Amino acid sequence: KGPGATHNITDILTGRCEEYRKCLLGEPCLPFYRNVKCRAAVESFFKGIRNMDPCATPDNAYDEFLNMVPPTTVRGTTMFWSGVMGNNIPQDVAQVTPEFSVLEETFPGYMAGNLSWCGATDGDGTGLGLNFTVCPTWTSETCPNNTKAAFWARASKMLATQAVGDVYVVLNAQRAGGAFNNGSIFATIEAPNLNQDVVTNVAIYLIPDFQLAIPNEMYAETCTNGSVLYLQNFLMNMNFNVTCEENPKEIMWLQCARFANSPYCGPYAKGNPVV
Ligand code: CV1
Repeated sequence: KGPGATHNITDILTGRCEEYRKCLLGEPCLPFYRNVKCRAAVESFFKGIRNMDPCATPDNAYDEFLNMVPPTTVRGTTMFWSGVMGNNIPQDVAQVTPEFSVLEETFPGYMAGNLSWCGATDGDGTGLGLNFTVCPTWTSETCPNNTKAAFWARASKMLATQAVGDVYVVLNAQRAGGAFNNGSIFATIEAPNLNQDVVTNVAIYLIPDFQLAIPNEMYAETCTNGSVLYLQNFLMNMNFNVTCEENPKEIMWLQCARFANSPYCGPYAKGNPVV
């Protein structure tokens, strides 16, 4: 069980919608978005979930909302990630790098980012049909179709479906059980929805965890073993071009800026260039 719906969630969603639609965020911004009616968008966000069991969200609960503000990325920039949630590294790299776009930078991802929400069947007194006290967590096995997971699953599917050109996926080289996790959204929803006809390359970025920095385990997995090798074969069997890079510099610099004392930074770190 996790926190309940974020207080003032309706106002927050409306405000973020206005920011995005007016192109105040420096993200690629489409003329199409300018005409979004934020009141209507926020209303459609809640429509499929209010007064609903938070563990029985229909797959299509957010379809009307997501069709009003679909996730869109510039050709050749779409970046997926999996197993690297803790430090927001891919999100922050994408924010300072126009070459990469993550779901959290798209219209629906920006609106919903870092918010909590779920439906409530028993009147909560607010009239919103949400539970402001407690919501199911992501990982709960007894509650797979939870309100929030259903949102990210559907938004992720749309992100993958519209991706064109080179795409990227950031994976955690030290993830317990393997960098490529079979049950992840990336494995079950994003990778299978990439389009072979328009995606020119899938670049795997395998990154160590500079904060945890387990000694001698900078690469518990490499590009040539374990679940990452499996992923490469899986993608090649789907007819994708695949490349794999360990600790790419674009990400390494940011990790070292953030975790300045990490033993993975500097000349003594295995795999780093001597500088
Ligand atoms: N995505 Br708060 C998926 N899950 C998200 C996202 C998000 N943008 N934002 C949040 N979550 P894991 P994954 C929650 O590290 O492969 C999209 C999810 O409910 O294993 O499952 C992104 O486009 C999930 O339980 O990664 C990204 O490419 C957890 O955080 C991909 O799906 C992340 O789980 C990542 O999902």
